[in-house]
Amino acid sequence: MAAQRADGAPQDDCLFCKIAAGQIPATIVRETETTVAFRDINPQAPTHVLVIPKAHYRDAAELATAAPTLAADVLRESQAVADEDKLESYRVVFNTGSGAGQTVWHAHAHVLGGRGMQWPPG
Ligand code: DGP
Repeated sequence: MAAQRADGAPQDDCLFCKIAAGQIPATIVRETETTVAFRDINPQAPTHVLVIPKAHYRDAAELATAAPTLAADVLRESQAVADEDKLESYRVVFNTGSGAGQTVWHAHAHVLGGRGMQWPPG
């Protein structure tokens, strides 16, 4: 059977779909028609904001394939978060797959800044 094409429909068991719908509280810093940006519950830097599409895609790869315009919205909003926090340097991370540290299966960009950073990341 062919794999079902991701259509962005909200998932009942998805934490970030619930945050996007306002069913679970979060410290929201920006919202557009298609995206929400909110502070990470376990911040790894002075600025640590998650930017999500309101529609559900399981990771950045699926988002980019199924909804490239929406993927661009997420990137644009990541820049807007950095601008709001007046970050000259910042990092945008999409953990994709459990081996890379992804724990929430709804595409999200981590926007991190406000401290010095090392390369390569751990
Ligand atoms: P990742 O490991 O890349 O899937 O990132 C998931 C992030 O989501 C992680 O940094 C912690 C954050 N997170 C998990 N649960 C919640 C929550 O209920 N509220 C908020 N604001 N962030 C959460």
